[in-house]
Amino acid sequence: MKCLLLIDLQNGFCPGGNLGVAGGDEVIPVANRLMAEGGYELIVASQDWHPADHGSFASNHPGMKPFEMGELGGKPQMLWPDHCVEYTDDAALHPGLDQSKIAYVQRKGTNRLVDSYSAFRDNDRTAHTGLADFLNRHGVTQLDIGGLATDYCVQASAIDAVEMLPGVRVRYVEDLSRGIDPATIAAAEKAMAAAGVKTVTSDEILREA
Ligand code: VGL
Ligand code: ZN
Repeated sequence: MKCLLLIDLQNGFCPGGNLGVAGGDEVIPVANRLMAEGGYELIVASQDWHPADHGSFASNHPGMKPFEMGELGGKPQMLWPDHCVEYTDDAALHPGLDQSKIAYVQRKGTNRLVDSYSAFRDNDRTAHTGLADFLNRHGVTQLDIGGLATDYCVQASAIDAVEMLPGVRVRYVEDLSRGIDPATIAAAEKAMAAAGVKTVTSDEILREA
């Protein structure tokens, strides 16, 4: 059972968004092509979905600026510009994304007291979103993951998938992903590989389909 997980393909992470990633919008046609021709039996997506007073926003830490290291729940936390605030256009999935084949959208980051890069659980690993159970119930045996941003939510989701879905083959779709910073993108790709995540391109997936 082959499943595609699209991470945070939202306006907020595309150029013009509040946390725009360079080339973020370039992955939208790749996602559409994979959904149409990648041979997937199940397609799911995640959506970063924060309350306006979320603790990962620099604006909620007096004196701090975006992209500075702060603290949340007693742990180091990268402070972000306000982004993907619930019910705003910034949080909406990209309008060019074909949503007709997406069976389920997993929202995350809804608790102001903890950030949630992974689509599977909060960064403190306490609360689970329910996505792992959903994929298990559907009998997923192979999970391809890509989206925005490589160095945060894609990395965290891929590594959690390996840990939380034993026996499932997990792959990172390189050209379906864009990241925030070249140095952390390289580190993320290394960390995913070390965790047992294979790297694949959309062309390779289309050839197998
Ligand atoms: C993300 C930073 C903050 C992501 C979400 O989707 O990669 N990054 N919130
Ligand atoms: Zn976020």
